[in-house]
Amino acid sequence: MLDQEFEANTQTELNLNHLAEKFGFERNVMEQVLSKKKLPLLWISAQDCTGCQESFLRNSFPGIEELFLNWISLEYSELLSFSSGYQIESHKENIINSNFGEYILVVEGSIPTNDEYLTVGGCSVKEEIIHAARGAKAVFAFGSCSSWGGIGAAKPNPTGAISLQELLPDVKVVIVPGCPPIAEVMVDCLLHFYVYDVLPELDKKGRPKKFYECTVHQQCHRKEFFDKGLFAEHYDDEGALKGYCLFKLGCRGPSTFNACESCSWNEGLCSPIGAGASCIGCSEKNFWDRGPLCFRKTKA
Ligand code: FSX
Ligand code: SF4
Ligand code: F3S
Repeated sequence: MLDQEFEANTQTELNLNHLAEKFGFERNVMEQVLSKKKLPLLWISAQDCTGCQESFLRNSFPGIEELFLNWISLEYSELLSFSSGYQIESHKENIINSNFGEYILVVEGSIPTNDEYLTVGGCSVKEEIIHAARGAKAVFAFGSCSSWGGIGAAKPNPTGAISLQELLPDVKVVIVPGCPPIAEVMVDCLLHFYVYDVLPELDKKGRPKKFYECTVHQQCHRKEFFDKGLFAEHYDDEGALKGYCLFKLGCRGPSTFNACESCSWNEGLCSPIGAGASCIGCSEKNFWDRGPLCFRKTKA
């Protein structure tokens, strides 16, 4: 009996040390994390392509199943919830009422000011978001659409699309722009809030500072070619094959703040620039309306 107890305690010790090391926490922080109640999450989709949630699902460290089984309780998502229709809408309402002030709200997609463009369960998405935000402990805009208006707000903006911060001027909205945003950045924001009960450090625009303080260019693996003046002139020329800098092909890395080159995508496998495409500045405001994508109008 004593042996069994000793073994169980040793196992707990090992697990705790292992987890603390794995997630880079102090041991006592890990202890607190493990004893915490899961944080309810409502994820509302407005005018989006669902790329943000698709990206989110591909987080590798921790895996999304680990996140949802241990720390974050996904209570509402049009894409991922098992139920739908009346059932899921009433469940959302129950969560809002029974966890008022205790849940987090994530919004992806821009919000049409013209109500008829998007309704959910008979209510405009605008009202749905305002209602859910009232009892939220923290509010996150995942993706360029909810962060800035994104493609939905591109000229001529037929739906009158606005960003989440424009819809909720009195709420501190954490924005995680990118079309789509990087999974690790979204998960880091949620976990940071779960573990420490405060928002991560933000820059002036409301972005988590540690992921948006550098441009794509500053961390680009092709930067040595930029510095040496070695550029690809076409996407299929000798320079492109050698991995030269894509600046002359319109790369917007120098004016784009995002962590694509440091975090990388798909479990660190690659990035747009790594795959041979120039950065189109998808995490910047109005990127869609800022001239041509993937080529440069004026000769560089
Ligand atoms: Fe927008 Fe997200 Fe781009 Fe798509 O939902 S940021 S269009 S990747 O999906 O909102
Ligand atoms: Fe900068 Fe783009 Fe060239 Fe990379 S490919 S070094 S981001 S201009
Ligand atoms: Fe977007 Fe540029 Fe990264 S296009 S995904 S910010 S490399």
